[in-house]
Amino acid sequence: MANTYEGTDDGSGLRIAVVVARFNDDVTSKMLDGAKEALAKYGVAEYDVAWVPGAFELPLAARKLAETKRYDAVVCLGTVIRGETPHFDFVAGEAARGVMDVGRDTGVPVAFGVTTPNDREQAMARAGGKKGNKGFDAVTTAVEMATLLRQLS
Ligand code: INI
Repeated sequence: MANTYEGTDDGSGLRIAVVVARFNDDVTSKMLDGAKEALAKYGVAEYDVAWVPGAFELPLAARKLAETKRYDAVVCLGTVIRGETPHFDFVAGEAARGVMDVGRDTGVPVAFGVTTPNDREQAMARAGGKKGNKGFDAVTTAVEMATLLRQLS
């Protein structure tokens, strides 16, 4: 017989850490607002927030938090605006790779809530504007993955 496993949106009993980049904090603070909205919606009562300087620093803080084993998931939030940084590919690329490595190495799901817009307008559109809120979406992913992994283990 085949089993089917699927995560849920029931965040009650989950502990989640949110790491947020201060760079472009006019944008990332709105992503954090979206993340908090989602945490409340899914019933996640226990969460902590850690600020880091920029998206490049997200993986290291995420790893530290994941290794404590206090959290069922870690959410990383940041925005790297293409037109504003000549080293866009390094910052965005290393953030993505680093976040993936943390999840794989620790077994704790780490959601990648980092936007890579072309300009500030696109960034705002994804931080509670016309294109939704990627902070909210990242928490949705974290809750689904955490509840899925509970079933799988
Ligand atoms: N960090 C970001 O989060 N977004 C950016 O757009 C950005 N730009 O434009 O450079 C950025 N740079 C800082 C980087 O994340 C590190 O904090 C810095 O390189 C020190 O390690």
